[in-house]
Amino acid sequence: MNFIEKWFCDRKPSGGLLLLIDPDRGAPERLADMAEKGVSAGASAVLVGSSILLGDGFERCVREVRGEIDAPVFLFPGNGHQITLEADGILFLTLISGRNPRWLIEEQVESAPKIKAVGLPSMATGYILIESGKVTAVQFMSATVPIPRNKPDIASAHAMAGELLGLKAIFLEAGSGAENPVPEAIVSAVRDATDLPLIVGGGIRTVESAQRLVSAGADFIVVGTHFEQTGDTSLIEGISRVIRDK
Ligand code: 1GP
Repeated sequence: MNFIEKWFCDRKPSGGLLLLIDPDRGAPERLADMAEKGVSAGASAVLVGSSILLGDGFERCVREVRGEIDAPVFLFPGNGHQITLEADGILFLTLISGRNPRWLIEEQVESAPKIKAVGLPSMATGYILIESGKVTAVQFMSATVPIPRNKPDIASAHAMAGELLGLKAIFLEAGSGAENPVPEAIVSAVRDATDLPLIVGGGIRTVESAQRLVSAGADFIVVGTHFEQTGDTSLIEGISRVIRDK
């Protein structure tokens, strides 16, 4: 097991909050400061990435964040260009809910040689997009159809397929800034389907909604937009407490 696989495996029993930083949302120093506040408030690790990058601060953002916090920084890439050795590891995503070959295998084929060359620890992660109200950036950019919110059996079949294919984690995604988070029924169906580390994110703005997702079986909760927009450390503290007390 490499560093990132071991990190998620070791922390699965206790769970954790993952703070998502979008490199486009400010100067690297500001984002590093935000990451530091999030980690001080209880975040276990920081994810860096975005469905689309407009600026050129990606690598500097990863470096600054990593220099500022006492927790690992994992890449959560929106495409095969968001790769740097400045991170502690990478979620090597395959968008298994979609039927678009680009996000199932093409980006991976293009980025694998670089990941291997730089020796970045990588965790094969099944990325499952769930319908969340309005069209999200990830839905639009990936040109894939999310799994309907009222179809937990379809979500669980995808998670089972991911496990049988040898993936090491499942990420249930509503999309950044989603109107509604992933429904609990989908989280619990996927939890019943697999023992893989289960990461759930998108549209989580309250401690209560995170609490429901943790009770349904989420191991890791991802928070990005709300903390980025409000700087509200009480959200991070509250969710971290809920995870600790589960
Ligand atoms: C997006 O799941 C993450 O990939 C986080 O979503 O920005 O809505 O918190 P938010």
